[in-house]
Amino acid sequence: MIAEISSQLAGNGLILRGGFAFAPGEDAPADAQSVLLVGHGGPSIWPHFEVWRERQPPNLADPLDTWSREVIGEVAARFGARAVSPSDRPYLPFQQWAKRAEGLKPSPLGILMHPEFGLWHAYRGALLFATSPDGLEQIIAVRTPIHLCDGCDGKPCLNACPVDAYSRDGFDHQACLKHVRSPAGIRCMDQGCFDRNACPYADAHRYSPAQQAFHMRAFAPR
Ligand code: B12
Ligand code: SF4
Ligand code: SF4
Repeated sequence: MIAEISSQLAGNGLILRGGFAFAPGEDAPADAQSVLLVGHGGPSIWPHFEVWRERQPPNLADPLDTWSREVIGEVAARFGARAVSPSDRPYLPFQQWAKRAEGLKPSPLGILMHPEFGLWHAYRGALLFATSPDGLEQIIAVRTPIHLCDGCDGKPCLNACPVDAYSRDGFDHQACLKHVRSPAGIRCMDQGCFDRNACPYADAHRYSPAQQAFHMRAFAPR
């Protein structure tokens, strides 16, 4: 079943990001015994999303969430799962699930650092199963990927923001928003976050300027 799910997801540039079975008595979502995380590494979803978006009304709210729910919902329906989204309220602990499923650790920016995709990856949904899907054991392998940030001299991601919104104390959301909405913040809006782009790893997986601008507009609508 895992291979078939992966194959259907691949048709939209999505990948299975790992999964696990919840422990007995754990505070898991209702009726869920196991979870498979769905997302992308690099810009692989972008062409699929762009084609879909051209067929939608131009003022559609939250288009990427809508697309993700649609395509992951189709996979869930076919394989007897319940689809959930990182945007569902109350928020589900996607990063905690990802640390568990993929063994990833956070970068100084909070974004999880991936050994292949660097900072250029995200989660678009998850499939919750009332049992464990066939093949789950194949993707539960214990993972201890290298954490690239450990050996990164100078940590350039902490030194590129014009208003020092990211620091070792965390992310100053309001300082970032104020800057990106000001005339001086147009470069962040059009080309993406300087701190994220300062990371030297995974250049081949960097999102295009168009995709970065899309995410920035979703993050800081005017
Ligand atoms: C709310 C939220 C934010 C808020 C944080 C507000 C706050 N002070 O809590 C804001 C708006 C700041 C934010 C910003 C961004 N976010 Co955000 N965010 C979320 C969201 C929807 C919920 C977080 C949460 O509370 N979860 C519930 C708790 C129980 O689960 P958790 O796993 O323990 O969550 C922890 C982390 O999210 C962490 N955290 C808290 N603040 C922030 C801020 C950032 C930047 C990150 C990465 C993590 C992080 O603390 C949470 C509590 O322990 C998650 C999706 C999700 N459902 O988790 C995405 C998520 C964490 N965000 C993500 C991303 C990529 C970003 C951005 C970098 C890019 C973007 N979306 O445009 C921006 C940063 C802006 C920039 N300058 O570039 C990704 C991270 C993916 C990864 N590779 O690790 C997620 C998982 C969404 C996704 N679809 O993949 N985010
Ligand atoms: S610049 Fe260095 S510390 Fe920052 S995210 Fe990249 S590897 Fe990690
Ligand atoms: S988007 Fe711009 S202002 Fe916000 S953290 Fe990144 S570089 Fe700083």
